[in-house]
Amino acid sequence: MVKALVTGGAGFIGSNLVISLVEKGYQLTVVDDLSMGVKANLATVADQVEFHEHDVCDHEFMHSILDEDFDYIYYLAAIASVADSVERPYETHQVNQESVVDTLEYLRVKGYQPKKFLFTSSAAVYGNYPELPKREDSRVQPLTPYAVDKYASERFTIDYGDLYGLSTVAIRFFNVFGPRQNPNSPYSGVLSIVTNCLLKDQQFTLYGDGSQTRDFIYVKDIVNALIFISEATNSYGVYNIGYGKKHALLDVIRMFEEAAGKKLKIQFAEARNGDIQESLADITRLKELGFKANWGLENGLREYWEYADGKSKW
Ligand code: UD2
Repeated sequence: MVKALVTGGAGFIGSNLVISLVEKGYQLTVVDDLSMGVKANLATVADQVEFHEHDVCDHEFMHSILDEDFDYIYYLAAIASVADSVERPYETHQVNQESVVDTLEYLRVKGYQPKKFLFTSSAAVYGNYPELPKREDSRVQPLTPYAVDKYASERFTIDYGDLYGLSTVAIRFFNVFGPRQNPNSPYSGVLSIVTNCLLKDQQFTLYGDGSQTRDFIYVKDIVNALIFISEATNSYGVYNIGYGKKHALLDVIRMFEEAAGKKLKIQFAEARNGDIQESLADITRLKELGFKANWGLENGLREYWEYADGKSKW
C-alpha cells in the first residue's frame, strides 16, 4: 500500500488533500496540532486516517513518525497567517522553517528516500515587484517573516534535493478558495469571508475599489495538482499553482453572486495597507509537466456555494 504523510492535514488545503488521497487508496498519516485546522474537517475519513494531534516542532515526535518511511510526504503544516508572523516572528519561524529543515535533515541522516517530499509555499515570496505574471524564476521579495520562512524553506527543500539526492518539490500557491476554508479572521481568504457574509446576510467590507486582481484557484484543482506533481517522476524545483488567469475581485464577487443566486451587501473601505494591486501566476512549468486543471473558476465557485449552502455533502 502507498503510504503518505500529510502535515497540516486537518487544515483547509490539507484536509481536502487527505480526503483525495484516501479516495485513491493511500494509507494516510496526518500530523496536525489543530491550532488552525479542525478535526471535523476529516470527519468523513476519520476511520481511514492515522491522526496525530501534535506539533510539528516536536522533533523527537516527528522523527518517530518519519520512521514509518513514507512514499510521499506533503508538508503543509504552517502558521498560515502573515499578520501572525509579523506579531510573533520567532514562534512562527519555528513552525514555518525550523520544523521543515529538521524533517529534511532526519530524512537525510536516516537515508529515507520518499518518492517525493513536497513543501507548500506561497505567492507571498514574490512581494511587491510589479512584473507580471510571476514566473518561478521571477525576482522574489519576501517582505514578512512568513514570506522569509516560506522562501528559505523552499530553498532548503530544493537544496536537499540537489545536494543529497532527495526527490523534492516546492509549490507556490496563489489565491486558493473552497470548502473548509476558515472565514474567521480578517486575513482569511476573501472568498471564505464573502461566503460567510452571503450565508448570514451580513455586510461585506471591500477594501479598495474591487479592481485589484488575483489568480483565484479552486481547492480541488490545487489538490489534483499537488498529487500530479508529487507523482510525476520528472518533477523538480518550484511550481506555481494558479489558473494563470487574473480576475478583478469585484468580477469574481459578481460571478459568485450569480452562483449563489444572492446579492452581497458591499461596503467599500480604504485599500488595505500593503495590499498588492495585481497578482498572476505563470504556470508554464506546471503545464509542461502535463497538468490540466479540470474545475476552473466558475465551476469551482458554483460547487463551493453548493457546499457552503449545505446542498451538497463533501
Ligand atoms: C494572499 C494571502 C496572504 C499573502 C498574500 C501575498 C490568502 C488568504 N492570503 O493575500 O497570506 O500570501 O497573498 O500576496 O491566501 N479583501 C477584502 N475584504 C475582506 C478580505 C479581503 O476586500 O474582507 C481584499 C483584500 O484587500 C485583497 C483581496 O481581497 O485585495 C484578496 O485578499 P486575500 O486576503 O484573500 O488574499 P491576498 O491576495 O491579499
